Amino acid sequence: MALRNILIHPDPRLKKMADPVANVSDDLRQLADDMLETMYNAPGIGLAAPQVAVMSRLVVADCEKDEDASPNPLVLINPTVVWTSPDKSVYEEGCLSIPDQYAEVERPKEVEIEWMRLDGKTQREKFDGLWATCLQHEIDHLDGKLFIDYLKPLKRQMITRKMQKLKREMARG
Ligand code: K1U
Ligand code: ZN
Repeated sequence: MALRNILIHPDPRLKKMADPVANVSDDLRQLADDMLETMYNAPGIGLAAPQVAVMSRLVVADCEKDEDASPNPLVLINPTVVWTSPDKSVYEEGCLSIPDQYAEVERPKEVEIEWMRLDGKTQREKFDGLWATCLQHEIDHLDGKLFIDYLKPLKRQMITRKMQKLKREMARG
């Protein structure tokens, strides 16, 4: 297992559509392991492959809130939202590619998602609460969409400018 570098917005790779995964390979299993380690280390509750500069439709997540509970990692290959509830919920979202910036985003409260598992089998499951919010946020990453794209242009611009400044400071060391 290895930690991968997380891309920081703005980066053209975070705005691109990721490619479907054709088959489960050793490289893909390694990537999923590395992404889980990177997510837990950040710390975060989700991570999409484009955030670590791999343009494949792969997501990892663990939204277990109880710190005493054992980890509950999920690896989703080619996830698609097959149903959304008419009810909405609002959650203050963050993003590991937009550090220290949070904003309220409204999304469907419940979703049903279909994906391929690491054993190649197809799974379909309904999610609610933080799992539903997080998985929609992660699938957006696969389509080149960030949570700030849901905000008003002025707020999005303000956050983008902060991130440009952060990246300049990081480059200076
Ligand atoms: O995709 C990402 O950048 C990960 C992101 C996922 C997410 C958070 C909140 C709402 C929707 C999606 C994060 O994990 S940001 C960090 C975070 O939320 C967190 C960190 C430590 C403990 C609990 C939460
Ligand atoms: Zn994110």
